[in-house]
Amino acid sequence: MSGHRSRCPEHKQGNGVCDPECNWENFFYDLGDCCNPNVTDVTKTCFNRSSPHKAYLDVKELKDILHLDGSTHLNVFFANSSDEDLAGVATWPWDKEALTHLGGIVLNPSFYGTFGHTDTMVHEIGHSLGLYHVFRGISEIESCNDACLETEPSMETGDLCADTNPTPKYKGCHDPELAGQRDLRLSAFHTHAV
Ligand SMILES: [Ca+2]
Ligand SMILES: [Zn+2]
Repeated sequence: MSGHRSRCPEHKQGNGVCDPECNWENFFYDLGDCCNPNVTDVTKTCFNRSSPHKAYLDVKELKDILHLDGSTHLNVFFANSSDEDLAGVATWPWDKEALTHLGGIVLNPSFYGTFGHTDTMVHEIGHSLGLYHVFRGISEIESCNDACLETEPSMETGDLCADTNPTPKYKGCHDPELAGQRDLRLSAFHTHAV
């Protein structure tokens, strides 16, 4: 990406042609070329968030426009994401917008139902109900000295579920490999992942 960013010659900026190599914030989005509907398909090229022709909505804008009732429904939005690695996001039940039109789940359709991502919706519903990742002990806690790090199954540390094993050293979509724990697979695997 930095390679692209350094390769925009000045004479291409604002020359009436949308040049992808110039379509970055540090080149002022090609001085408007890529947001000019007369020279380009702005629905594909206009990434300047200050332009009225911008090619995307942020999540809040999307939810504001649709204005779906979040007090009686858990809404699931499908939206292509500029973050290509993002499979889904959810609001927590304790978020102030959770029961408004700004709550709910957003899923990236390029992952939905694909191999390795067939449980993403279930996963995000888990978050929206207040379930943490089973590996919360590593990715969402400050350090291994954190008093909230789960070292034995507990209702008070880690993911706050005593029926999922602590995974203090393993950020994977599995319970740790312990004998006789197959029956925990559902509780663990389906309550975390993205
Ligand atoms: Ca240009
Ligand atoms: Zn998750």
